[in-house]
Amino acid sequence: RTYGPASTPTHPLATAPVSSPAHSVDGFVREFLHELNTNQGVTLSLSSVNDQYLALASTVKNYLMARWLETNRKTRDAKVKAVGYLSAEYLLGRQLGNALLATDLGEIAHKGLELCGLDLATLRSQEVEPGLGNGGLGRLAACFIDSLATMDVPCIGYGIRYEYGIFRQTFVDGRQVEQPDTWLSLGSPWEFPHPEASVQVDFGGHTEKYTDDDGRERTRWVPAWNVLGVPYNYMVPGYLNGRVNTLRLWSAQATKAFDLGIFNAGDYAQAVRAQTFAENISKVLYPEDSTPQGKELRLQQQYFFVACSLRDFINNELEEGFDLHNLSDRIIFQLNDTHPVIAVPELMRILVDEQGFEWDEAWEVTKSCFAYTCHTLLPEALEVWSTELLGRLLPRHLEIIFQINDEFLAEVRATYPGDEIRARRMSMIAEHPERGVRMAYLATVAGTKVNGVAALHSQLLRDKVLPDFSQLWPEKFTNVTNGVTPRRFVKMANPHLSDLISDTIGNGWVTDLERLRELEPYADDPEFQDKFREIKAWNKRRLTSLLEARDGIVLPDGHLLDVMVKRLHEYKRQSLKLLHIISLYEQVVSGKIAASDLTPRTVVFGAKAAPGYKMAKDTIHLINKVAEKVNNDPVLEGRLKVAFPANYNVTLAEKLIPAADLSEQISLAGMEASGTGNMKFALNGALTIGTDDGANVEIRELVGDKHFFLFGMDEPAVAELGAKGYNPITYYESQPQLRAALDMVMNGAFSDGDQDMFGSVVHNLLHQDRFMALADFESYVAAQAKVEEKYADQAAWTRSSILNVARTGFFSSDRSMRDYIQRIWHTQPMI
Ligand code: F58
Repeated sequence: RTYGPASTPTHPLATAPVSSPAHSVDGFVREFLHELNTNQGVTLSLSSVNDQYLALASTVKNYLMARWLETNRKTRDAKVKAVGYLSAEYLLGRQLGNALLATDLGEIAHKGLELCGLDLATLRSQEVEPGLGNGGLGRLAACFIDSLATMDVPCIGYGIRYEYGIFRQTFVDGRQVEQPDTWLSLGSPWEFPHPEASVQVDFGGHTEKYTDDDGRERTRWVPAWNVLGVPYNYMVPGYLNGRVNTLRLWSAQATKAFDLGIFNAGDYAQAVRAQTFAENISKVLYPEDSTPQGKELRLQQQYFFVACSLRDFINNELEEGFDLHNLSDRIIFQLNDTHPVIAVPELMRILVDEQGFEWDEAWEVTKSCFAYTCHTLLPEALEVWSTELLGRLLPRHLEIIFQINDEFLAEVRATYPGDEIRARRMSMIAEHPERGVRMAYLATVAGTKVNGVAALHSQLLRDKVLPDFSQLWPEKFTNVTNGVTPRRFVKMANPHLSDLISDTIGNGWVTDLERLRELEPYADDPEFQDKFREIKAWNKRRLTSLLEARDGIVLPDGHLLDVMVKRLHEYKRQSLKLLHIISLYEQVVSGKIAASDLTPRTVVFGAKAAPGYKMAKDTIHLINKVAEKVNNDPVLEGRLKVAFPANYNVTLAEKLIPAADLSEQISLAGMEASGTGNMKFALNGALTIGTDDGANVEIRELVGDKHFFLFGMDEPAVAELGAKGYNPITYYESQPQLRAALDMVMNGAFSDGDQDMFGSVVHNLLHQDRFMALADFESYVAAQAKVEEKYADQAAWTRSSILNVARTGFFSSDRSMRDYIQRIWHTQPMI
């Protein structure tokens, strides 16, 4: 690859640093109109809203450009160690608002556009968010790269440019129907394709032994087919600090070699099909939650992006003359769950087969270049790739994995002589139900560090998921509690609260979130409380207008806003929340209580179900049917409403979370690795009703028992009940309120008398209930009564709400990044 001019440039501008447009309304308008004319090819008077949005995006990009180029130059020159974040998912959310914030252009853009007769908010709502992730794991990656840029830490994020992100959810007769997410269809102003920097990725074929010129026995991989990875770069701007890191997402294309043979054979149609076959690799994000499917295409995606990323990084290193023996001085690859773990044998293959390293030498380098984050505790969520598939798709990698495993097991046997059962337990190769590679074990063996994502989760990871490994290498295991970016989820999402905070304690909190502590003295201040409440009310009005326009949902005034937003999964227990709603309704219908006894409450759900997850989809159907009934029954006198806007995503979260009073974090203890929505709610002043699970534990410790509604069994109690034998029907039999609620569903109250429609949901709860919703029902209802009691005392509620904001600064992803740097990466910020 050659870069730069063919001869020395002589024009002074050619060597001058790149300049930014003037940071003023005039400068902005000039740039905007220029983009509209030259990029979109239209005049203002004939421009569509989409033209205007695209021109606006280009304008803001132009302000970031000089910083991006300068960041790249600085980082290259400083020759520092960088973070390579390897993640199959980035749930970025809309880019424009964040870019305006990072450049401090919000006000200028607003005024400038107004002078052009345009409205910034309208243009912002034109943006389709890149939904290149499923949920928490993908959103976490997006928060982390934001924090690293803001903290001036060199980082390159690597991932996949899915042509279709997470599906768009619609409801038809209350049932989820998935639509393709065509996020690229109206243009993609935030990406920079670099086809000239494409890399080739091989698949299939076989391996063969040969003797090299030095007489060494070597192996080579003779692949059967290949595709091209085309990099698309995205800017990752730091907040007001001049740094712009890079996110590099790979798109799959057919190589020429791929279809040349077929063209020559004269089968044009087949050649075109071959092209489609290659491009399928980055076509669509797998919409799974928690249970990976062992799909061939998924493994292709994983290897595809990892091979592109390693090739990209290593080519750069070689071009710059670095010695790959010292690779760990230059990079630490963070494995975001097991999805990128195939990078481990890939690096071994590059070093041994391509670079001529001895095996041991290569293993030393490889072991120091990776660290692994686990995001789950569900056993079925741990990826196992069948050796049959791996051998077919990546034969050389399978051989390498076998050799890594052999050497690892030799170490185990040397440490525990005679303990063959342990060696078998720890093998990376599972024998049942089919022969497969346990990717989490491979990651654990190869990683310098292994971390869980909240204190409880890291403990359970050590004790329950990887106990043999934590016994063998206790120092390898660590915790880094997750965090969220305060830029997007407070400053951008809650502008009035942000202003109130900044007016009260200055604006340092945006990059130093622990400073929110300085708000504590104001928790009792009636004037501050009034302002705080007024802001919550404003956020509710903003949500109301959005939902009305977006979904035709009308939210009543003055209700407690009770919000449960997250993927639909049995372990998260949306059904428990639903049973609470049904129970309140049932008590009014049956005359046990008067409607006027209810605290006026609106429950908002947001949840996508994996398209193949029947129980989750049935639960969505039931929620919608309950909503229909409850919202239209005059007996409730409007005191209980259920809203379920479709297609919950980052954009909706930014409006919903700031409006919430109550945050539902009600997973069965020991099941939610961390949760990050819980942090966003607390930082925006919602109180949590939650179990002792994931990061809830740390939230409660920080905000204090009085400002958190704890309920349910803790993890040891769950384990004990499980061991004893859990029988949900006993709870149904002994708790009249629970029984009445379940009976109501069974009797067809939400299905026009049809007693079968929700039979499977009820049957599952009564006879299986793997996540023990019935066992926690009573305690949940009692905690909800405490919520109502507190809400009745608005001063007390507001005080708790302010204290939640003041005491949860710990959950900034900046702090998470500091922890990763100190405990895992040992990299330095640039300043
Ligand atoms: C989530 N995992 C955890 N997985 O469930 C959540 O507790 C945690 O806060 C978050 O990670 C961040 O650490 C998660 O989102 C996925 O979405 C996978 C996608 C690929 C298939 C398997 C699930």
